[in-house]
Amino acid sequence: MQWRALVLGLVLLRLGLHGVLWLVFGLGPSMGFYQRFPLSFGFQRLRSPDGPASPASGPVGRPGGLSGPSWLQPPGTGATQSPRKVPRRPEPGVCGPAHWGYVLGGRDRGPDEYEKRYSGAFPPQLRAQMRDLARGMFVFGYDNYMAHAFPQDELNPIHCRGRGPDRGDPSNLNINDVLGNYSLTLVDALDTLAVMGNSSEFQKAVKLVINTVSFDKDSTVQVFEATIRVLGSLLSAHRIITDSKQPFGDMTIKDYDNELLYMAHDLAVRLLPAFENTKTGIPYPRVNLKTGVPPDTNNETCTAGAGSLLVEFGILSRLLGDSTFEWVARRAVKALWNLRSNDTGLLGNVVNIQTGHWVGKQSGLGAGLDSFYEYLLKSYILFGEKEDLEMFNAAYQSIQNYLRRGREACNEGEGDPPLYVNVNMFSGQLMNTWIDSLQAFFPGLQVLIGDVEDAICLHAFYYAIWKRYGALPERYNWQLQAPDVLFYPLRPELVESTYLLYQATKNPFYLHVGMDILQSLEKYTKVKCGYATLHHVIDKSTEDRMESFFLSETCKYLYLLFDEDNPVHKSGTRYMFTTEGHIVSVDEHLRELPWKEFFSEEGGQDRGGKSVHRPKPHELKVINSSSNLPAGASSWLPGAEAGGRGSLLI
Ligand code: DMJ
Repeated sequence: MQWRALVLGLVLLRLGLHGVLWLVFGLGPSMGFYQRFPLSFGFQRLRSPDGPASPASGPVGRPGGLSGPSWLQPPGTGATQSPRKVPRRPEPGVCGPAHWGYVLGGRDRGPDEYEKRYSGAFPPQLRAQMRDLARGMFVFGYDNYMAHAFPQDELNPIHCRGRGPDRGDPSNLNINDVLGNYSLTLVDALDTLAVMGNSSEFQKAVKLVINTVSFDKDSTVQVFEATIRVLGSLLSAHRIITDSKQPFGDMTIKDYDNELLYMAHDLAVRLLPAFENTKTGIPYPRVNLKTGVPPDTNNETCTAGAGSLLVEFGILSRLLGDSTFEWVARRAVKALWNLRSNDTGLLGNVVNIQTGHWVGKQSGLGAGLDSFYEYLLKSYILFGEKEDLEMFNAAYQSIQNYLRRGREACNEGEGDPPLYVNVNMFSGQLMNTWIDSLQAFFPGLQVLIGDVEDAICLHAFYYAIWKRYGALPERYNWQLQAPDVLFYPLRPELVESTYLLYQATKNPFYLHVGMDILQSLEKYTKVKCGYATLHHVIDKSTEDRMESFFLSETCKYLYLLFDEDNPVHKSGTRYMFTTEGHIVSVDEHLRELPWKEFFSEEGGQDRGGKSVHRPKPHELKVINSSSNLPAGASSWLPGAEAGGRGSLLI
């Protein structure tokens, strides 16, 4: 009975996708791709950088295109503006083989009619060429970092120099939050080397990290940045090294003795003071790696920064068998969750960690909140804690109720195409008319939960902006049809969504999008010693900075998009990406929870008011994952099926 429902579901999803893609992109067997798809939304009405918008002539959509006034109206105020119901998704209990597998277009069925129909649309040689271009992009950035910047944190690609923390100006948070004087770019790039199958460089890089990187530094960094870029990368590389299957080639390290895991532990222990002496349980945003929370520190944190630590902290706890890290991260999530508005269910973007007062009342999908939502779902995928999914589902419904504007269906009916706006968390009233480039990650998240139609729509919106500027401005004002904030620091979010949508739909349209992005990165951001931040998306002037996420995320997602046979898709292991793009295999061991009782407490409380326990290194007991799995255990994993087909969890 259950499998019949599943088959029916699959068929309906496929039919739905055919229909949606046909309508959205105006695709037919003869192809039309992006010459035609913008017309569907009237996107050609976007104001050009140097002139007024051209008239709408699209076959679908109301006249007015992107500036349609209906986005200014709250949901439910017009015939076409009713809050959208979240599409029915499988119940939590069936998030196994069926759900995540089919959402991501599992390969066990072989090429179906859909794949066959478009298989000629993006020739294999072109795909290989693009894969090599993406690989070359990574290699150019990485080699130049190693040659000119290592052991410093980042590469200044224009002047071929290294960059470390700005010691002269501690208030330079843009730099100091991220750069901890711990060879950030090398650490952040480790698993990209593995994903690209470069075992010799991976092994060399891991040894270099083990031998040269120390966290005993007088650096005040942001807890969130250190967690996602450094802790996450160390854990990801550790698991790649200790994976008994070695799907990426030989990534083992001779005499490896869990050094990366111990380093991850050392770093996490240095971050723990952020979770102490906070009345709400929400962590301080910054710590000094040597001395703890600085005396003059700020009590205000953004929601994403405080509430997106659970994936990395949870993995660390479960690998070490020590609940401390997961416990503090989960306490922070719950404390934030308990502060959501009773009326809208929304959270704001900045909160005071002592009073729980919302300092920033803006609720949106971009900066300040993005990865909070992402980690509710990804924590569930990884650890299987039902409450994480429940929080995510409730948050997703509130997002649909209050943030989503425009017509209900992606590309049919009256009204403007859908858009997610920034609102006041308590009233749901529109707060401004811009969206930011970070929000472009959201379609990828929607793919994970099966809301593919809406993902296609939102992605198309962002791609239209990319097409116009050859990059994504940090903020785009949809009312003025112009960028509000003009820089583009090589961010990965649009590529990430493109990759995930390609995996879900196998529509070569997304390969064309990827090619377009690759080519504009080459054209506008490549400089003498790497890839540079675009200072101004219109005049294309550059800034001398290459952020570490360019190698860990942007290049990785581009490469994976074109590398059809990559083990990430085909090894039989199911992988999930952290918010920094680090791969983590979803493993039954990570679902074991020997300390359950701690998590049943209400958020915001700590254990009997006592400060958290800090394990000492000699107490550590390492639980390695897949290498310890009993024979046949992989069949318990969500999505695993007899025969171990390659499938993606992502
Ligand atoms: C990355 O560090 C991560 O993707 C994070 O979640 C958001 N910001 C950057 C990339 O834009």
